[in-house]
Amino acid sequence: MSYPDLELVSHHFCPYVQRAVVLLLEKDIPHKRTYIDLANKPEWFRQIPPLGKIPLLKVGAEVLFESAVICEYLDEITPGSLHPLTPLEKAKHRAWIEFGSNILTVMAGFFNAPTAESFEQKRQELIEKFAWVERTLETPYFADKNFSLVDAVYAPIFHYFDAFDAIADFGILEHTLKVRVWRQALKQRPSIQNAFVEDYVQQLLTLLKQRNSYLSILAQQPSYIVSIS
Ligand SMILES: N[C@@H](CCC(=O)N[C@@H](CS)C(=O)NCC(=O)O)C(=O)O
Repeated sequence: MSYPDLELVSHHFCPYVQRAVVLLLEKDIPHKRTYIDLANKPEWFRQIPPLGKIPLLKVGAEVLFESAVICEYLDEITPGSLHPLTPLEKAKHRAWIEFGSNILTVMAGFFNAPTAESFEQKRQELIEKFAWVERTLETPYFADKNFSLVDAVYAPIFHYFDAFDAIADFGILEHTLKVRVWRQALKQRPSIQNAFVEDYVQQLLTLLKQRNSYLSILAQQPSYIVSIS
């Protein structure tokens, strides 16, 4: 199989980048990864993406932006699609990928919430979001036994939950049994295990503690820290 030269412009803690990394590993696609500092973006990067965001996929002399587009492209240039075949099912999967991005936005609101009230509001929003996922999900993967692009999108979300769980049980997935089964199934998948740096949860926890948010305050209280699996 011959591929164009692929370079993913990345960051270790970007859940949008991680979707693309899961895809690259899942489909065993030769590529290069370049990590940038988002707080100090290199000059060459400033010239490229219209939205100024990562991931970026350089394909030879061309550049793709937007993680969902990058994932579909990677899927399409390799054998064996991770998207359903029929237009309706494919469209539904795309919608749930978009929903995954929406969850990431609420999740950022959760870990950045400045007060107990706003934190609780975001916690409730996350509970509602996952109740929607629970109604659609099949298990062990999103679409039963077939690993799909939707699975690659939710894996980084659950890695964030590993860091939240290390602070306290916030009960977000308490009533979503299928989501919990899904989360465990994703954890076992080699492409997902290999998409994250080894001490990812510990490093993420350190970053969360530095955010000056309500969650940071909770994380700094030693009684909240439970063991990290
Ligand atoms: N919709 C974009 C979202 C990507 C995104 O938000 N990336 C963040 C990092 S996780 C970013 O590059 N932010 C720009 C910045 O921090 O300046 C996608 O799916 O690719």
